[in-house]
Amino acid sequence: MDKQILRCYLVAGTQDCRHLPEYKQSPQYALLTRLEQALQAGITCYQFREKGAFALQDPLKIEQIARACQELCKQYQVPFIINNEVWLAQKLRADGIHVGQKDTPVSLLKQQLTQPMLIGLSANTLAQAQQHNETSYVDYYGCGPIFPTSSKADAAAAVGIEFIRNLRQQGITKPIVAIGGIKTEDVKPLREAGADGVAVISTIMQAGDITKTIQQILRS
Ligand code: TZP
Repeated sequence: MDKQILRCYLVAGTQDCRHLPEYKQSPQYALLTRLEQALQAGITCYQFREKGAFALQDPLKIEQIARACQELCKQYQVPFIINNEVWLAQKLRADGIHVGQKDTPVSLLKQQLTQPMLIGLSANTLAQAQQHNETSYVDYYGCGPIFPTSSKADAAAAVGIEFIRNLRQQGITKPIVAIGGIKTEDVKPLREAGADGVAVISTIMQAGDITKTIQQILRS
């Protein structure tokens, strides 16, 4: 895979838009508005993650908003990745799927997929990253949470920037995107530690100046 797509990776669903004025009109409208601003500003990848207590629950509504997000990403030629929902990723022919350690095992996932797709796997320990360093089941690792985060209810304990450095020192060669509580000033040290990019929810979704924030991430 082209690891440049990990440089500025936005993760978001309607649950991450509750603070936006557009949310009053509809959660879907708020997400689409914010996603388009982020695409215009130059995000390099987008993961559709509709999850948690405030997420949409109706599968039809989820499919509709996912399709609309995918259309926007296509216009900007930005890869569209779906979190966890294998059925949705297959149905929409997404560019990729991202799974956690407790989701469908990646070896099974690879067999289930009827079309080629990027596979991202969350890794929170060295052992988890080592497990697929040599296999073709994983295209990139999402490593974290680097810092404490309020965007994920069941987040594991923060691992810190040193975790990324350690993964590289221990021979992990797959592309790595760092995630969890990352602010613009953390991007440079994370890249220096060996991350290919950063994945963020709040720093972009809650940015006062979204264009400036994304440019800062891209320049770091
Ligand atoms: N996985 C690990 S931390 C996290 C996910 C989805 C949430 C990241 O959100 P934020 O707001 O950038 O901390």
